Amino acid sequence: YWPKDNGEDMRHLVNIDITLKYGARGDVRTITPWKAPIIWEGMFDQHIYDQMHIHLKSTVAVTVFAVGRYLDVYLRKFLTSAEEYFMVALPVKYYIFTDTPEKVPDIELAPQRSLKVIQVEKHSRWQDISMMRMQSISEIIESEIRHNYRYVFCLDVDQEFKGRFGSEALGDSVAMLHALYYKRPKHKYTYDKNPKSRAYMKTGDYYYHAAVFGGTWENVKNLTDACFENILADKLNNVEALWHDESHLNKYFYLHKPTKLLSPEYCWYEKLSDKNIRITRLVWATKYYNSLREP
Ligand code: 2GW
Ligand code: MN
Repeated sequence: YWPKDNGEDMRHLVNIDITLKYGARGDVRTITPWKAPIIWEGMFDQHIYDQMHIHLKSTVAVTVFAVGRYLDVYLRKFLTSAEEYFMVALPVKYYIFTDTPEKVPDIELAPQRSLKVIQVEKHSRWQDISMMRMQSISEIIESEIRHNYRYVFCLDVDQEFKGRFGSEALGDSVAMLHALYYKRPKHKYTYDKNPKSRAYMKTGDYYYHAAVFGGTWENVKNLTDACFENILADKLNNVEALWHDESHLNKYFYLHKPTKLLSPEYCWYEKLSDKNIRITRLVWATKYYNSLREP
């Protein structure tokens, strides 16, 4: 497939996504107003992407939090399904953040794939469990990921892989279109509407889902630093953004446009039926808000 280019030229190919067929889908938008691709089934040749990233020796770190009962309920399925479908062609390291390291299931990983457990405290408010992820992710990028992995994906644990989630999803700065909002008009997006919050925004481009975001380690570091700083500033002002870290993420991606968007195939809610969704790659697991959100 590839000429004998040096790594730099190949890297250039990755950035311009020369392998995408934007016209392959007439039924959905495949490009943003700032010309970032929106990745849909049918637009790409998975073999070209895999070959390109194998050639480039691309590596991927995944951060996932499994604190309290979320570990028992969701982590095993998340990991076993990721082994089956997530970046199968590439070296992957899972960084599992938990308050109970001894309970992390012992799962057999494929070659070139590894797992590291990091102990974190269990914040008493679930909003803090979710928001403080930004700080932990930033710290692990600084101390470890930056030395060994080019890309980082940050994922919610309450989900299951059901189809290929592959190297086509890698990019400099990657955001996820929220399944519940991508067809709604902008005025229905649930951005933070309180001018006292740093997450406040009047309008935006899309409504992004915080369950999936990623990019190069440099970009994810900048993103998590900015979100965490804004979360702390809000705490000092006694305000909390409407959807916590997700509100701050949306503000960040409005100010710093992502270079690639993932279609809702990459984080789908199976209770919806939608003719534009031809494949589901990652799906929401069942929510047990009543039992899991109680102390
Ligand atoms: C979260 C809410 C209520 C009770 C418990 C937890 C909880 C979350 C927990 O006890 N342990 C834990 O490890 N978490 C982690 O935080 C876990 O990785 C989980 O996937 C993530 C976000 O919480 P989750 O998945 O319950 O929130 P969602 O699916 O309603 O998420 C969206 O909104 C959140 C902010 O409210 C986040 O932005 C999240 O990224 C979004 O997908
Ligand atoms: Mn979730």
